[in-house]
This record gives sequence, C-alpha cells and structure tokens, in this order.
Amino acid sequence: MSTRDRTGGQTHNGGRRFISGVVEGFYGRPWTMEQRTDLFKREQMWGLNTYLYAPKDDYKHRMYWRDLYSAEEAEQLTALIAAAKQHNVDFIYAISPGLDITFSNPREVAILKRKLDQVRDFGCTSFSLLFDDIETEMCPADKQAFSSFAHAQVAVTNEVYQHLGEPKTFLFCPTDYCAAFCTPSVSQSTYLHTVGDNLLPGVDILWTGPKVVSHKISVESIEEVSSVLKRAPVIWDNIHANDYDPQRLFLGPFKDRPIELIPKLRGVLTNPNCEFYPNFVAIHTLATWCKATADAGQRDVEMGEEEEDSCYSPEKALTLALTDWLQEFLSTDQPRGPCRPPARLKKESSDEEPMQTDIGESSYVPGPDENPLYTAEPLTLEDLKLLSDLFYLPYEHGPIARVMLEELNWLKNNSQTATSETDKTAEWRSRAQQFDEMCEAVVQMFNRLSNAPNRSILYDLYNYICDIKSGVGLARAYVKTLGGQGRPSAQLMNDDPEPWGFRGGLSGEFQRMLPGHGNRDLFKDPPKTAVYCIRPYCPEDKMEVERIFREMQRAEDKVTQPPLICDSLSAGEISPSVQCALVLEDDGGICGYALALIDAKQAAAKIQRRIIEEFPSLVTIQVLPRVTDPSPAKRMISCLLSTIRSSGSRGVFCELRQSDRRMLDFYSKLGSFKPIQVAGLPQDILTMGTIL
Ligand code: GDL
Repeated sequence: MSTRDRTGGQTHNGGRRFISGVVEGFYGRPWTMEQRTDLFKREQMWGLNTYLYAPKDDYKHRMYWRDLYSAEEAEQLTALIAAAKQHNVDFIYAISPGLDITFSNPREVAILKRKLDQVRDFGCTSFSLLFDDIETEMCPADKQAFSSFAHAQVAVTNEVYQHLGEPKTFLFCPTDYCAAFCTPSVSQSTYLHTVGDNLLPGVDILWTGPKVVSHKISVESIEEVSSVLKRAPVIWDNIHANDYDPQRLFLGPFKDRPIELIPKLRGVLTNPNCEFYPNFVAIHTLATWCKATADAGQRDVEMGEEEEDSCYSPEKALTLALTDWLQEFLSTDQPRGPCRPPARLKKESSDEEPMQTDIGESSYVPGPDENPLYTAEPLTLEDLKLLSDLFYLPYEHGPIARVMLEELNWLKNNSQTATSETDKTAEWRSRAQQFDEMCEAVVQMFNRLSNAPNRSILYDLYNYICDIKSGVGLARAYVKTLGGQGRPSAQLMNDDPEPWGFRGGLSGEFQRMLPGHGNRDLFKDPPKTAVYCIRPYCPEDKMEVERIFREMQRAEDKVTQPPLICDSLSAGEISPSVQCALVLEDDGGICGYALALIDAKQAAAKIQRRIIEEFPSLVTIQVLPRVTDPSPAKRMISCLLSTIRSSGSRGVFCELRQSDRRMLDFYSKLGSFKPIQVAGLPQDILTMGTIL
C-alpha cells in the first residue's frame, strides 16, 4: 500500500517517492525558459515533483545530440535547473541519440557521456536516455557487435548510467514503449524481455500504456508489463498530447487511469499539449489524481478535512482545475493593458469597478449619438466548462459537445417534421431553439475569451476557438435552413465556398478519400467492445435472415416501394451463389447478413430490370441498428468481393434506395463503390458498383 509524504507526493517502492509531473516530450516548438520556470512554480504549488526535459525538436536534445551547449545555452540551462531545484522539482535531462548513434562505436558512447557530463556541470543530477520513434534496423557494425537492438540500447544505457555514478533518477524509454508496438505481445516480446532482464535495476523504464495515446490504462496491463520489465514503469502519458493533429487541443481531465494504478507504478509524467498555457487542466487534474488514494475506506481517522474525498472523480478534478484557471484568465499578463477596460465599461457612473482601471489618456468616451464602445462580460466558469467540453479528450467529447452532436443529429434526421404542421413540429422547433442557444453560448464564450485580460492564454487558444466557432456557426445556419428560417445558407449550399467552408487542407482531403475515413468519429462510433462472429450462411439461417430483411424494410418504411433486385435474395426466394453468403452474430444471435449472386441476370429479369455488362454480380448486406461498429459489415463485404473476384467476375453492383442514408453512407465510405448510371431505374433507386 502506498504512503504519502507531506509534499503530497506518494511514496512507495521501498520509500522512493512516486515520480509525478510533466514531460516536455512532444514534436513542435519547445516551450520557452520562462514558461518552464512558470511550470515549476505550478508543479510545486500542486504537489508534483518532476520535469522531464525532452523536447523532440530541440536541436541538441535529438537531431544534434552530439553537440555541446554554447556558453549562452549553458547559462540558460543552468538557470533553468536551478529554478527547478528552487521549486523542489526534479529536473531530468533527457537525450535522444537513437536517430543516428552507432551503439558499437566507443567514440559515440564517449561523445554521449561528454554531453551528459556537460549537463551535469549545469547542476543536473537526473538523466534519461530515450529511444522512442527511431528506426529499428541496426547498422551493419551494430549487427556485428550486438545480438539485438535491445542489447545494443541496454549496453549503452547501462554504461552511461554507471558513468554518471548511478543517479537516483535515471529513465530509459524503450523503442517498443507501448503494448501496440510489441510483437507478438507484451508478454512475448523478445525486445522487452531483453530490456527487462538486462537493464540495471536502478534504471526506470518509460511506458505509454496499451497504445501511444492510450484511452485507458488498466491495472492488469501494468502488472503484465511490470513482470516483463522486472520493475514498475513510469507512465509517459500522451492522453493530452496534441502534436499529431493541428485541429485538436485537450482540455478535459486526466481520466481513465484508475487510482489503483498508483501503487503499481513508479510514476506518471504527462506529455501534454504543445501550447503551454492550455495545459493548466492537464497538469492540475494529474496533480489531483496523484493525491488521490484508492483505500478511502481505510483512511487514518486523524487525516485532515481536505483528505476526506480522496477518491478521484475526473468531473470534480476538472471543476477544481477550471476554477483555478479562471483566476489566471482574469489576471492581466500585459504590463500595459488595453486603454479601455476589457470588461463591462460603465458609461454612466456606477459603484461597480471595471475589471481594469488603467485607463490611459487616449481613452475615448463616445458621445450620446455615437457608437457605444465594444464591451463584453468577463469570462465565467461556465464558459471554461464549455470550452473544456468542446476540446475534451482524444477518445471522448465533453458532455455539452456530445449533447450538441446528438441534437444536431436528431434535428437532421427529423427535419421532415420541421415545417409540416404535426405534433412533432413543436418538438422539432423547440429542440432547434435549444440547439441555437447552445451555439450562441459558444459565440458568447468566444467573445468573452477574446476579451480576457490574459493574452498569453488567449493566443494559445485562438486558432482552436476560431475553428470551433466557425464549425458551430455552420451547424447553426444549417439547422435554421432545415427549419425553413432564412435562405439556405450560402456557406452550406454554395458550390464555390470560402476556404473556411472546406476544412482540413490536403491531409483532410487524403483522409476523406480513404475507405476507413470517419470510422473514428467519436460521436458516431463511441468505442465499444463487442465480439462479432462472421460465419458462412447455412439453410437453417434462412428464416432469421428473412426476419432481419423484413424488420429493416419496415423500419425504413420500404415495404410499399418498388422492389430492389436483391430483395428476392434477402427474402429467401432465390438462393445466393455458392460460398457467397455470410451471417453476422453477436451475443443476441444473428444480427446481419451479406449475400451475393455471381450472375445477377436472372434475379434482375424477375423484376424486369437489366444489368450492366461490366457489373454482372450483385451483393446485398444488412445489419441491425444495434451493430454500431462498421467493421464487421466491411469485413463481410470484403470477403464476398474476394470470393466473387476469384469466380472470374469483373464487377459487382448493389442497389440502394436514395432515402436509405445508412446504406448509402456505408457503401460510400467503403471507397471502392461508386454510383453508376443505369437507364430506366425507378426514381428512388440508385446503383453503385465496383470493378474487381
Ligand atoms: C510519441 C512520442 C512523443 C509524441 C507522442 C504523441 C512517446 C514516447 N514518443 O510516440 O514524442 O509527443 O507520441 O504524438 O510517446
């Protein structure tokens, strides 16, 4: 069981204190010395004890790791290390030589030692060697000298560690630093076993969890990796890292890491957003987590009041963080602030003090018929909650963002009731009104944020809040259009939109062209664990398949519409071709099917339809709505396509109803199916095809 020291740091592992804090380990512009010093102050205030210096794009940390620091740099680093010490923060200097080091060359190892000696002379006592994100193929010289890449890294690390006099804190980042990178698995990874068996026991090992950016980190997963590494890992947590996506920022709480992990870990360092100031929440909530204890029921009765609620609640931790953050927003960081008060300027005399009182000589007071000065209310805690919900976590939107998405989805799917005078119309209008108010709250939050006295925080947030404001604005205009209010928005319907009408640049364009795009929309596909089984169809399945077909027909109101060629296949009136029928099962039984005809001519003729020569084969697929994961359906289609291909057919088509958005979306997202022109089709029917 863990015990606690008075600084709020957990101690265990034979009395060694629990490492807690921040790793500056992202790609992109490193933080400034001033920001880092600011960080140390916060860490001390919040009870965190460590800072790992590892900025990927700092020349002398990685790309030019051999180069010594210049006199000027030395002075800055010395001051930084002293500042960390002053705030009781352990400064760990990390170096990443893995891009080009020749492990077997003693001169290389000597250069590495010389560099670390230099940093030791700056007053640094804790070190780290990082081998993440590098080529795993060894150069011929190293292949000759070492039996594996792991052996090469371990040999150099042990040597450097001993050279530095076995520092109390020395961290090693493996190349396979998460379960997803281990082949074939964590417990069977030769690489990790070599590291675990051979790295000296005083060296601690960094680990990011199941993935690079881990959604959850379970106690079991840590027990598993610890037994291979022969020590408790230090988590390098990328939960708030945003260096991989320029549109995302993470302002949600530290979450999905049970506090039962604390006694099983050597420590946790968070590698947060590239932008320094928005990391207030990430670091504050991590600090709250580190202070939590799992054994709340067995707490010492003499513990103080503040210890009472020592279980961790991400929601409460977030509120605590946002409450403190609000104060920072409201305090100016500009020695000479704006000439007029940023918040609530009273035109008439009032008892109320303006937020900022240094109104300069140039302050302008408009005359009675002139424009009033632009004013905005001060930022509120509610604004920050909304901001955090809109930029929450990598695998989850915040509660308000989820409601907004749900509402937009509902308004869109029920738009036919928006203007017709039915009972549902009133509901549609009322929900549209509420949606509009939620959008307005985003705009107001934006206005108040952009008026906040602390400009440094604002500038770090600016791109993101502009982006969300504009996204919300488009959704808002769309709902108005659905409700018949105002003209169809030019931004939405225009085929020559402004650049902000199509987002994501070239990278977004590439992504949208890939078959898997959209699979990971957090709203549409909340990650779920469900086990599906795809198996060949057998005659006993006929009734179940027909039942699903009829159920979906009824649900989509298609019973009375002109038939599709595939209907007779789904209804069991004609049999699928050999090896061209699959069913999908989950816990509740059969929940989907995929059927095909290698030659669909006869089936088409049954309903007086002709087929196109290049596309002789037909597929049809149906899954019940409870299957929210698109992958089993994709898998069934790809199995059928490969059977059809091997039969010699050149092309496959499917028929869909224009109104069947779900299926249209499904086939469109597959990427390979494209609409094809077929003469004489009933109006509502669309054919899509793919060449094999
Ligand atoms: C990584 C990198 C890290 C980066 C993060 C998120 C580790 C050990 N290394 O793989 O520098 O910021 O992903 O993109 O996490």
